[in-house]
Amino acid sequence: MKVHHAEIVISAVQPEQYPKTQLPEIALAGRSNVGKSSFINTLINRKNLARTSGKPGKTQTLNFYLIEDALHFVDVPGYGYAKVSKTERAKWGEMIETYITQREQLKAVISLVDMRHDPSAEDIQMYEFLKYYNIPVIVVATKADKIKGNQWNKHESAIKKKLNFDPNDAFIVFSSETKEGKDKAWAAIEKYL
Ligand SMILES: Nc1nc2c(ncn2[C@@H]2O[C@H](COP(=O)(O)OP(=O)(O)OP(=O)(O)O)[C@@H](O)[C@H]2O)c(=O)[nH]1
Ligand SMILES: [Mg+2]
Repeated sequence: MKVHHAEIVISAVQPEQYPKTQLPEIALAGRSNVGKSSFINTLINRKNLARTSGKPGKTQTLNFYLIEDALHFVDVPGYGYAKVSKTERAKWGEMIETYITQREQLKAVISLVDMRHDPSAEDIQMYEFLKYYNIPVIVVATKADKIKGNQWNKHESAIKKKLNFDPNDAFIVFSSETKEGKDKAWAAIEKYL
């Protein structure tokens, strides 16, 4: 998709605040700092519409971005951030679960994992959760620029094995630094629009 227009429409914490449109929604899930906001920015050719920072745990709300009046990207707060209280974590879980299990407009979840490492227990849990609810998943392995190209296959296989990856899902090697995987990511997303 060639994106000319993108804007944030709402930062929501509860369903009453979700946009009242029937546009398809694609959500981004993954641990804090994995590159969710950077992924959105790369796909829409913007430097910093979705706020990124070196500081983990920055995104605390469901941030809905309207893209070309064609879809919403939903930037979901990252998990696995140690400095979050039990109460906050429970609130986070409830917010995500409500959105993912009840939102009809949600067409697919992009599950981001750091390509350099084996998926964390929470990455595995998120993938299993999505499979359980039959939500279409696109797995995106981020920060590919930090690994040598001849190591990509090895890392991809290790990640798939740990996730018990369903071969019917898309798996995309991605870098917001080099734009590797950008076209493949759009192609995978467009199947759900
Ligand atoms: N080298 C490299 N750095 C990346 C890539 N993607 C993200 N980063 C960096 O990783 C850090 C975190 O990126 P974000 O996009 O803010 O991560 P996030 O998943 O949105 O984090 P939270 O909002 O805290 O959940 C930033 O410093 C980014 O510049 C990538 O593909 N390659
Ligand atoms: Mg973010």
